[in-house]
Amino acid sequence: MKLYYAPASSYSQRVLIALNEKQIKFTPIEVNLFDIKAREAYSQINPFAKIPTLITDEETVIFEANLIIEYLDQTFPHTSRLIPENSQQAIEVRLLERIIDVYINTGREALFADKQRPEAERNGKEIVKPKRLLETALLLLEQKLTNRIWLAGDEFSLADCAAAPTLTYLRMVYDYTYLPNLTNYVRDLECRASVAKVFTCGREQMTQMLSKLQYPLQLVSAR
Ligand SMILES: N[C@@H](CCC(=O)N[C@@H](CS)C(=O)NCC(=O)O)C(=O)O
Repeated sequence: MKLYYAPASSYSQRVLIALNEKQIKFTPIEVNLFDIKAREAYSQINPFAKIPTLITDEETVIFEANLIIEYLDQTFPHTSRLIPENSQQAIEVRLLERIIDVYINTGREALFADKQRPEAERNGKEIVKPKRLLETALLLLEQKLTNRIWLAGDEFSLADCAAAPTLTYLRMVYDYTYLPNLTNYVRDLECRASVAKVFTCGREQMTQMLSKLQYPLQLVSAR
């Protein structure tokens, strides 16, 4: 099995966390999408030129981080499950992942873009709606985490694989320490071995990328 990825890419990190959780062996292939030739070659594998992409031992090409994790869950059923077998619990996991992707990640991207505008042009109408949706989503997670260790309950799941990079990168542009359950949860996430390993590998590339921005940003530690 081959995984095309980049160490700092949040969607790649979702899959890498899942692979670590499941302790599945794979061949990592790092892709530099900033290199035009490498990007062109990679678009022969994934026409959208987005990472990650998994190529299975049967040469099936799978892209979309969630689908790759779903494939891993189905193909390696004796490893720790990331999508529960129980259909109601599975819906909860998928719902949480959607909330993270659609509202938190989109809000994060909007705030990130805002931070790259000259100061006088920031906080305009472009970010009103995405910020409101982001805050609604964060509050929902805060409530869910009242009685839960991980996002969907006692078991680490696909939702946590999605939450880890998204909420960690979110801290660069949005301070959510006013939400204590969420703050503690992210601290626990970052201490989990599968997550810590992935973040350690991605830190250097992310730090370099952030330093090259017109308005540089910094990774903020949860600890
Ligand atoms: N929906 C895709 C999103 C993948 C994605 O956006 N990956 C980013 C890196 S985190 C990417 O490849 N960006 C390069 C680009 O958009 O040109 C998934 O779930 O895998």
